[in-house]
Amino acid sequence: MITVAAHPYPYAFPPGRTALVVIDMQRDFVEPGGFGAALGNDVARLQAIIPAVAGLLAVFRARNWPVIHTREAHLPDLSDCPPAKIARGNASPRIGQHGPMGRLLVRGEPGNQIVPALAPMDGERVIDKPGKGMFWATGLHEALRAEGISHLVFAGVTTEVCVQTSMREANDRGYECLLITDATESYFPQFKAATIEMLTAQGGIVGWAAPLAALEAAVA
Ligand code: C5J
Repeated sequence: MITVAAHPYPYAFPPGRTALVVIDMQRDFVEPGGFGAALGNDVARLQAIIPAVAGLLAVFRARNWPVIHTREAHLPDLSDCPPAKIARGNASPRIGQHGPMGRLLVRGEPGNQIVPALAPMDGERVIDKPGKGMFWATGLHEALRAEGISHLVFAGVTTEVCVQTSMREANDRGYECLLITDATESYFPQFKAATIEMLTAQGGIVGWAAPLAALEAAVA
């Protein structure tokens, strides 16, 4: 086991049974002209974590530990997108409509790709998820169970939406979860802080949190 200095207490993980999950570092959320910007958000906050996520990927890639990337992505006919989800945002551009990077949150469109600095490498799993959580309608839990994965390290955006939902789904399925605090971000700093507090409260009710430096020190 490798032990990371984490909050609310040290997080121990078994190499070989631990995967990194990078949530939705796609152009739709991180670059101007995407879905996040269309909703009125400043994407600069999200762009700022790219070096930390790259550092985290480097830790896993150097050791050949499994890496999973997710994208929030819908089929071109939107048959996997509930009407209620399309309607959200009121008058804002909606899922499936055209933006500067193609149709918003639609598979295969330029805006739906992971940002180039964090592009998936050969052999890394890329999950297109129609929901906020990574287990809904993806088959991922069954695949991870078959591979013996028991621990998940989380990064990506946004902390309080897709990262938190995925970490809660994972916790309910029995995974031991660590969130890397400087490799996740929200358009709203207060939401990020509150999410980390909620996830780790009550003795780590959903999981643990630690900065990248703590993980790097643990694996060194
Ligand atoms: C959102 C996400 N915020 N990836 N998606 O709609 O957090």
